[in-house]
Amino acid sequence: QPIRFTYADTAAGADPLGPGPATTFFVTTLDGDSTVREGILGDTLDWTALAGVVARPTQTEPLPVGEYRIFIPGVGYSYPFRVADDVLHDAFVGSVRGLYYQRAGQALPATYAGEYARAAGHPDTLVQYHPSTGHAPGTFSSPGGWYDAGDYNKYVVNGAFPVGQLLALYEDVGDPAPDSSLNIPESGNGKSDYLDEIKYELDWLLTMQDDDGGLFHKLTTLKFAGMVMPEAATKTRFAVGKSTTATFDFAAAAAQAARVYRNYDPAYADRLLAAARRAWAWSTANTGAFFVNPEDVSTGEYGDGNADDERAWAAAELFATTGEQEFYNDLQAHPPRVRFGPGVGWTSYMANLAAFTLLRHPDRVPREFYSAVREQVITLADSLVDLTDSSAYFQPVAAFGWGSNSDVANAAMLIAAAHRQNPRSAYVNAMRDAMNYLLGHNPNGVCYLTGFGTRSPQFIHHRPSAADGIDAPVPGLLSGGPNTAQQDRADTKYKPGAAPMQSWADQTPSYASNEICLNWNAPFTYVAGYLEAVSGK
Ligand code: 9MR
Repeated sequence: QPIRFTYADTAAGADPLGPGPATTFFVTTLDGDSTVREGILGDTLDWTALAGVVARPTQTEPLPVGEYRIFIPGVGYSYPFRVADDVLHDAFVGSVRGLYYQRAGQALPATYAGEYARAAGHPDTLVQYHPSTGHAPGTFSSPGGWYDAGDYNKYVVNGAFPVGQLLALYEDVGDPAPDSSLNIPESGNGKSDYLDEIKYELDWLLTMQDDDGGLFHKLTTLKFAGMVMPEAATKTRFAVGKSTTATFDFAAAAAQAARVYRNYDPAYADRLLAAARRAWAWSTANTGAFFVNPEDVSTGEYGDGNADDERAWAAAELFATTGEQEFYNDLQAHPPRVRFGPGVGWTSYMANLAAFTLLRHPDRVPREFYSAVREQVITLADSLVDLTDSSAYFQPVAAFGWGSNSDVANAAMLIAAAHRQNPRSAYVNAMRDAMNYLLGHNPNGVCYLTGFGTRSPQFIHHRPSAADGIDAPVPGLLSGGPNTAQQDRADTKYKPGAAPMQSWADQTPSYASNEICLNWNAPFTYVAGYLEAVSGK
């Protein structure tokens, strides 16, 4: 993968009394003993320079596969970096396996989980109806699914949304993790490991659909559990609320899955599509059921007072799967508004998923509408490429809120959508820049995916990682990243005066900067998988 870094990176670490900014860099072997390339530091270095093409006319060969460091006199050695054709493969597999580690209601044996083996927690076979569901007291069964994040709750909005992001990769590049590639319990069943893992979440989502077609908003304890292992978190679990956004999101993800799982298991695909239709009927008849936490519930809200983008996403998936006019008409009445940028958070990103899906179906989508959606995606992606080119760490974001690392990955997903329309190398390069930012080219000098890179988060806000007695956190989980709002500042020691991109703390209590979450891993997985698929092409 190309690497580019700013001259500021080298100057930042320079000795203030030293000889002044260095002018030369060296690529050395891992041990630093021999120089394999050298070059001149410019304002920007790019891969071409690092590979020696510019540095010396005689050094025109790409670096051989292996591990290297960069040495800059007066600054020192960089962390090691690897040259390989499939340099993102391990991170991709790691981030999908990160989802496996989030499985609720299932023991993780050492065969699949290694030293992170653990007992099952949260069977969720006797879940109470909270009064906010409109049900009389009683129980139902809602097992399985992934824990949302560092907490042990399961939220429909943030189950369906990442499922949509993950399935997008399958639709865009084909099966990125075939049978027996992930070492999960289903490996060897003759079916895609990738789809097996996502099915674990879909199966749970299906259980959250009430008889009337609406989806309970979440399955949760009344308050967040303590920092204990799953099996030790035994407080009563409730289905809470029933919402328009959760139901539209489920309709979308289930309709998309009905397409993707058609070959995997036709009966399952039929079941998903029937469930999606019932969800669509409920949410279009209940457009104002916006979720807010009831007084006695303080866990994640996933609130959103606007369901336009969820509706567009559901209509787009149902239309792409069925081709039925009703869904197209609805899209005309509520077209997706593709959005990204400061002040636009994940609650609006479902419109982007709607656009991605419509653009995958030029055969179905009438030309004029197709062009309008395409135009939106390309205009936004081009602006993100421009932002990437002009930002300090070649990152596609200008503001850093809760889960900012996922914004970086979501921007890259938008750029990928443009790339599928027009395979310009500028799009792939910008996606690689985004990935570089997440994997270490950032002012914290940290690879935000646990268990990868030279320095990665050690103290994520993640109950199993905090409670398992193992020093290293569960691997393959993406830290939320810098967050200028620091909502957790009472429990977290941020560096005083930290710049926005440094507003991140590798401390267990930092739920606002160092938690992990499904809808952060999912776009990371997409970007890693997409880059893997296009590398060398
Ligand atoms: O990702 C969510 C972020 O956008 C919100 O600002 C934040 C506060 O409501 O909640 C985040 O989601 C958390 C969820 O509510 C509970 N599980 C952990 C999620 C990630 O921190």
